[in-house]
Amino acid sequence: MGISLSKGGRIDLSKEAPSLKKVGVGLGWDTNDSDTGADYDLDASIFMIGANGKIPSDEYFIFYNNLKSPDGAIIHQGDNRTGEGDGDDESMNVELAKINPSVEELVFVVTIDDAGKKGQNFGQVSNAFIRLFDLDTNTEIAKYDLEEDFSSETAIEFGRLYKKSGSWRFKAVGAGFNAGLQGFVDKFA
Ligand SMILES: [Ca+2]
Ligand SMILES: [Ca+2]
Repeated sequence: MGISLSKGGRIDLSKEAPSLKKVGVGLGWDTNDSDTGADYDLDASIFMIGANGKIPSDEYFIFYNNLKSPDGAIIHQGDNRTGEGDGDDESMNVELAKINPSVEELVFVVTIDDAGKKGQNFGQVSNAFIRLFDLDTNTEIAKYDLEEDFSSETAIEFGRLYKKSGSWRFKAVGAGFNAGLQGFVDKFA
C-alpha cells in the first residue's frame, strides 16, 4: 500500500521513491450503463506541457490515437472501452529520465467519449482513482480516490506530475470541467 492522497495532496517522488525510474500511472472508474442506455467510453490522456503551460508540439498530447510521446518517455497502454472491473482501466508507463527537458508538467485527464451526444457525465461515474506505482518493483507509491461528487462535468483533471527543484512531484487535482477533451486541447495546445 502506498500513500493515500486527498484532493490537493502532494508528494515528492525523489523522497517517497528515491530509486524510481519508470512510473506506472493507472486510472480507473466504474459506470452504470443503464443510466443512459449507451456504453460509457472513458479515455485517459496526458498533456506534456512546458513552462509556458503549452505542449511543445501536437505529439506531446498522448491519447488513444497517439500512444507514444516523441521523446519515448510515455507509452499509453491502450484504449479500454467499458471500464468494467476493478483495478486500472487505462494506464501509462512513464520513464522519467527520457522526458523532454523542456517539459515541466504531465497533466493526467480523463474524459467521456461522445459525452454530449450520449448525455453522459461524471455524475454517473463512480470509484474513480489515479495511482502511481514503480514499474520495476510493481510497488504502489500513491493513490488518489476522487471522492468528489461530480455532476455535469464531462472532463476531469485527475492529477499532475510536475518538476520542481529538479525532482518530480505528484499533485492530486480532481478538478472537473464541462468542455470535454477538446476543452483541454484548447487550453494546452
Ligand atoms: Ca477508453
Ligand atoms: Ca473499472
